[in-house]
Amino acid sequence: MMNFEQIDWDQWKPTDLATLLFVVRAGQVLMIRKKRGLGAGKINGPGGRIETGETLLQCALRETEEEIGVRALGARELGQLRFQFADGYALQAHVFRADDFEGELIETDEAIPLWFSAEALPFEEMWADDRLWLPLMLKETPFSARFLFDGERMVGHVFDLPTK
Ligand code: 6U4
Repeated sequence: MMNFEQIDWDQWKPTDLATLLFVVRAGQVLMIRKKRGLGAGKINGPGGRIETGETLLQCALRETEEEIGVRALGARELGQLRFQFADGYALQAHVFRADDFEGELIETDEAIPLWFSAEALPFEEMWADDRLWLPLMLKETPFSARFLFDGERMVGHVFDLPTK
């Protein structure tokens, strides 16, 4: 089993780029119960892997609309997460926060929309790393972090000074 110190982060290249988007409005956070894909069954922000030719922001907005039917407003990037998985897969996720949305929330084949109080997020049903950086996102503090996962188990992590 690989350990965190063995990862050559200078040479690290993600297999995929992905996004996560959280609408935070009146002390409530809009999240999803993910029905399929990586992290199926977990609660997370809407998001997914980037498609050819789109920017990270376009990806975050497209995934949000595909998964829960609404267009996020005021989205800006606040964090960067690098995930190395023990099986060799590597994912870089960019975290966006938005202030509002337009349209009607709907359940889709991919996700169920859910609101949570920012003070009572369901961390036990989320990826293990989320409790480490979601509080920063809620405080509007930029963050950058690296993680090693063995399947769904977080086996190491470090926070860096954000580059932007
Ligand atoms: P497909 O099935 O390829 O259409 P796609 O929506 O492109 O799915 P998805 O959702 O299966 O991608 O996987 C990427 C999503 O998983 C991104 O939104 C980030 C999220 N994700 C993966 N590991 C995570 C982790 N450790 N913590 C976290 N989100 C994670 O908060």
